[in-house]
Amino acid sequence: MITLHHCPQTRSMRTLWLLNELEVPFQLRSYPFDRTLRSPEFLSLSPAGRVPALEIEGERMFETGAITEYLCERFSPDGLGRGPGTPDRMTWLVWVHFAETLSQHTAALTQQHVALFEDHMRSPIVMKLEAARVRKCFDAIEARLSTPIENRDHLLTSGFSAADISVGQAVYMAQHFVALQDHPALADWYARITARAGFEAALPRGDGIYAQDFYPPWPLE
Ligand SMILES: N[C@@H](CCC(=O)N[C@@H](CS)C(=O)NCC(=O)O)C(=O)O
Repeated sequence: MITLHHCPQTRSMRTLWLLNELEVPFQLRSYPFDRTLRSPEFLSLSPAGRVPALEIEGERMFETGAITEYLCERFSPDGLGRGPGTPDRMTWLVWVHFAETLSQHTAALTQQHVALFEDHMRSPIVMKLEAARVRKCFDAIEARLSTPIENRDHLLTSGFSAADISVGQAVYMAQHFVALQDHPALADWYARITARAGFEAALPRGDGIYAQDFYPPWPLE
């Protein structure tokens, strides 16, 4: 049995969405987003105390990109995955891993807006810089989705894949800090992919880390 170790509204939601789409049996173990991730038991699953962590086939895996590649290889090489030698393989790898480029900026913004609860700890400059870097990532996704190739309404010309899940979930986290309105192709694609039942089933049930839908930028002094 596959076990996903998960904190709602974090990168592990990406693995949860993927598992839902793969329709493989799995069990979910949810944790609060706190020092529980530093317990010896959790560190034995994920040595830096991060989610997602996955138990599969008697092994323990961490790193979302590696987990995505492995699950697709095992359960959907030509469906949600794109195997070696297939036309979209290179592009699939690029976008599956681009999700992390976006998520690292969202993690910094989450730290600033959510985790640092005392105002004097926060840095409006860091918030501004990280939001600008999120916008740059949105520009990259917008450019990809706006390239006029007939019949491409997903990141890959060959249709919906784990690349959409990976980047889509990264956008789900990022849009708590940067609105999608200036990126119309991205916003259309995001609305389309998040209408899927697999995404809906990965949403938190009132227990996420974001208390607000949107965290407005702080004004610089
Ligand atoms: N590159 C790693 C990053 C994992 C990561 O940092 N996850 C965050 C949640 S989005 C986490 O577990 N943070 C807990 C912490 O930093 O203590 C991956 O993609 O799995």
